Amino acid sequence: MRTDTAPTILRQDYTPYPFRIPTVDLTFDLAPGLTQVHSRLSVERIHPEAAPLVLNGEALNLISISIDGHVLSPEHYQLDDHQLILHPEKAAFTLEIISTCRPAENTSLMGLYQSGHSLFTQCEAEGFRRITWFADRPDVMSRYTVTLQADKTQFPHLLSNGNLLHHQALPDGRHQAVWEDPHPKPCYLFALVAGDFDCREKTITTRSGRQALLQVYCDKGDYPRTAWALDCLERSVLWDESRFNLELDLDRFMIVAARDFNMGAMENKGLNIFNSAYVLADAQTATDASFEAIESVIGHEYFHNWTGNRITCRDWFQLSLKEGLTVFRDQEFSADMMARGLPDSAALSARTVKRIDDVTALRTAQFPEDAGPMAHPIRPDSYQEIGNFYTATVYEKGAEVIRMQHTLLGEPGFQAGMAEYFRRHDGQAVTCDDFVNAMDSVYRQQAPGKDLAAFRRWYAQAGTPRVSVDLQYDPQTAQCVLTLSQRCDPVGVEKLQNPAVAKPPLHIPFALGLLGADGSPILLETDGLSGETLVLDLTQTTQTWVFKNVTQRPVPSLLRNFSAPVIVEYNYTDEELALLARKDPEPFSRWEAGQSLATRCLLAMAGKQGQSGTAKAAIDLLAATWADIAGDASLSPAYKTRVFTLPSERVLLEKMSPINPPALALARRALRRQLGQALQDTWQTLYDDMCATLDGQTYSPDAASAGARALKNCALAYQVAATVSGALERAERQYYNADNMTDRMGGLTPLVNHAPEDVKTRALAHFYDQWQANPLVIDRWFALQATASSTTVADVQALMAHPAFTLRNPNRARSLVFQFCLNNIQGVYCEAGYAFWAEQVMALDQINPEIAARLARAFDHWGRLVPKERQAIKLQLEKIMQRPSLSRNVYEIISKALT
Ligand code: 0A1
Ligand code: ZN
Repeated sequence: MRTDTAPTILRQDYTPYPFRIPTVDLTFDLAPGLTQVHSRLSVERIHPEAAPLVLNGEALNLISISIDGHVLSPEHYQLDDHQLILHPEKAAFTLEIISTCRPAENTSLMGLYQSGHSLFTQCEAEGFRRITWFADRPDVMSRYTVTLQADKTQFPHLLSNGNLLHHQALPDGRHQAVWEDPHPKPCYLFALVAGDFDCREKTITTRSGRQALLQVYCDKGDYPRTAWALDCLERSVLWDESRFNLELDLDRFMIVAARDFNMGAMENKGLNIFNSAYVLADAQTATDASFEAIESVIGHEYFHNWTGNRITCRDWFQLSLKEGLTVFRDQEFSADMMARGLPDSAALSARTVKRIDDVTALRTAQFPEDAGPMAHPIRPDSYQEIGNFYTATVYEKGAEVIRMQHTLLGEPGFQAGMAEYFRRHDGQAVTCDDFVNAMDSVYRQQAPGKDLAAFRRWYAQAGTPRVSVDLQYDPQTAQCVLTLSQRCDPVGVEKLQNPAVAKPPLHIPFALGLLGADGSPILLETDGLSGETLVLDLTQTTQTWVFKNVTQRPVPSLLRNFSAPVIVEYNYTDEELALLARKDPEPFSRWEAGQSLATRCLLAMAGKQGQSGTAKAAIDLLAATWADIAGDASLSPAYKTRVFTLPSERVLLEKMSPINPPALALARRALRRQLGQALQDTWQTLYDDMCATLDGQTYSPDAASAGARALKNCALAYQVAATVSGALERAERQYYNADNMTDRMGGLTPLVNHAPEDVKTRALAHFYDQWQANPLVIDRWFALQATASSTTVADVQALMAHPAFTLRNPNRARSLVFQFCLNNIQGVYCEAGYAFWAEQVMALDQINPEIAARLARAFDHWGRLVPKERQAIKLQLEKIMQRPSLSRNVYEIISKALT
């Protein structure tokens, strides 16, 4: 771990690897303390010149190296902490390396590591080099045969990628399993698991009539919580067949739940390894949100089997090639699952709920990233540590860039583009350009004269573009003139390097509708196009459209369904926003209008440290609008819940300059209280109605019942926030009597935030007592306290001293430390809060640099804060920077924050 010398890797420096490694034969002698790895590689020179064979390796101990059976002495190779360099003379040879590593000491959770009593691997992005010396890059693809040997009692299950060839007992209570993966793959998709598990399985028949075994492995005792995961996996297989025409290419597909895992899950070929939080669920322990997240992550990893594994990335700069595309696919999967079996209008509303949640996630994490020191294009040009680029930009903005292509081509055109992509590149390691080329070939056929040339700039440009809208109406000519102008200000390093360079315009698909004064849709007619929604191709810096036969001054419904990841600027009046929130037939923009009105109220309240007359009028209008929406029987409970959820502080921060987080937090609390009071009857009716809807049903995580529970708990939270008489008692009753975790949390959350100390303490103690054996539920217990508005740094420190707390388990660290630093605005924005954060970054960095680097980003926006806070955070950034043994991960984040 050396820092100030960390080299910057540039995309433009890519060169192909000079060797092929067609086969990899690995034998593991597994034990947590010391594992021996025998690697046998067939190597073929591609490059005619005598390029050296450079292999990556870290935290390994070398036993021996031989070429074609001849042991090499040290003068025949160079070895340092990162590389092994050989100078082979032959054009083709067998290289054998024997080495050892120490899984039990590996707290980074990269490479081979121990979690509980089991052994797991994590190789993406650069973890394979901690297992054996290898060309650890995604464009070197090999066929793997893997032999696993271990103690039979300790590790009865020995798993790896592909098919089990044989399994046999060995002397001394040991056994061995041999796995063969028929598909060539890069080493980041290698995996092994050894442990003692329960397994839930099912054989399915794929579309072409093949039998495939689906399995979900978990710790002993967790079996009852694996039914949903297996069901999600089966639905993922069926969905990829029906919507994308992609069939499972394996006889066996395994998912294994790990308690210690850095991210959500990993798509290793045929052997997905998952954070247990995205596998285990039952009514008693998991919330509706967890059920939904599990479905999405299981879909995501499964869909990688084609988008990521069959076609992979040429280099890590192309990460969004697989991640953006696979996120888009998992979003569509979830939307289709939510809309399943519903009539058209209800299906649209259900899909919109998913769209709202995805856009909210984008605005919460990606918009701030794009405005901060780590801003980067979805295809970055440089990095120091690739682990730092598994970002909201690469994933979520990357998915938006795929979605725009879907919008431009339409579903049939997009599917034709996908088919072309597979026809051209199946089995290869390719670039983002290769993907767009396939889509472009279809687009050009569909729309002669058009191409995706300007669109490609989305891959190269950082920053969230702004589109400003000007609308002129002429009653005489019945024409409406719309002018759209785009700009994208310099962000991140651009501000220092070339702030004056204007970025070229992007191709922005801009979906638009116009409404009359009563909210009825106006038919749009322009340039041979007509419809109630038009998707305009904004490709220039400024462009104008003229709409004919508009007989009244219209209210525009802009960027429908969030057709591009941009910020729209248009001067709506409050009344226009209220009209759209009540009447826009396009449900996304309808939701958006309500959020904009709420945002106005909140910013006015936060800006003036109180409530001005204008804010008062806007709040009254907001309340009246909400009351109407509450009574609109055509809207689903899930949709209404999204309407009644105020924008989070993290979304609001981006709209404030300079940023004053505590003022925003206070404003948000005050507005919740006011809306709670103003709409008392509405909340009561909604609560009662939803209880009646759910009455007598046994728990099911389906979207409709989850929506009813969400609205019920939303109404309850407003009642408690407004201190409505009897509300706290109701929350308490709901907490103690709940038959599922969603309702239990729906009762407990308002108690922890608003109840008298004794009521709160009793409930929290009861919760801990009930669930102490279940780590995922105890994570909720920590997270709830970490985010409670009254929680201080001292409270968090006290919780860290709790016997159940450990920084070594990423889920636990996230539940307390990350939740406090990222989501407790009232608690963390103070000197003690910043000092606490810096201490935890440094402590975590000694254990797990990947996790530490994520925490290090909590104050990415520090430069835009009010001066007092800015100074205090800068001191802490400098303190971290002075630390001598900083990892490359944290170094890159902090040094960028400070420039
Ligand atoms: N490819 C995975 C993400 C992933 C990346 C790195 C990991 O370890 C540090 C783990 C998972 C996905 O997109 O799901
Ligand atoms: Zn992924």
